[in-house]
Amino acid sequence: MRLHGYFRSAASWRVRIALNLKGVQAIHVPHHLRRGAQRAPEYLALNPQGLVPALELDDGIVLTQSLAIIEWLEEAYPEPTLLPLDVIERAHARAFALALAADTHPVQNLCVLGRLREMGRPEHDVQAWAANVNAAGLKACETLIAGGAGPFCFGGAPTIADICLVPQLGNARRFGVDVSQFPRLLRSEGACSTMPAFADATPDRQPDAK
Ligand SMILES: N[C@@H](CCC(=O)N[C@@H](CS)C(=O)NCC(=O)O)C(=O)O
Repeated sequence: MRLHGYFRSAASWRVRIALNLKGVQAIHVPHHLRRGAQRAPEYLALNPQGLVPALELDDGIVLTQSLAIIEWLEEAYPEPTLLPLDVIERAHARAFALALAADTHPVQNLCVLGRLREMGRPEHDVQAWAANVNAAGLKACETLIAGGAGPFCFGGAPTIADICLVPQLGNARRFGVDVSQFPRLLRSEGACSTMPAFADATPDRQPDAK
């Protein structure tokens, strides 16, 4: 199995965490996004969207979209589960994950920020855009889990919600958001950081970070 990704990519980071939690080994194949490697014809043959990650299975099948890959992992390798056991909690965990992966991350993605620059927006505006998008998404997520017992987003074990949260907090910090305004999210992140599956997936620990 080969995971096509990039060390700093939040979507690749999600899949790295999920693979680690499931104990599934993958060869990591980096694609340098800032040099445009995601638009090379060989990569577009794997993922016509020109986005990482893509998971290439041993039989040549290629899976794209981080949440689809994580749901596939959940079905192919059921233990340990990445979803709460209760059906309502499962819906809530998926909603939390989508609030970040579908409604926050795409609006601050490299290609979106690049388009703002092409349209002549000054760098200060571009950075402010990305910071505001991150802060708004995380603020909603803070409220979504405010009443939960924790320490993870949905109880005593990490789920798809934590898998999306940790990389998004990383992005928020990169864009200068003061994340201390999200104490409940930081509690979940703290619980995750004690687990090797999360610690080994951080961007600074990836070979292409060098
Ligand atoms: N919804 C996709 C998002 C993938 C995505 O946006 N990947 C980013 C890196 S985090 C990317 O490849 N960006 C390249 C670009 O914007 O040109 C997923 O969850 O897999």
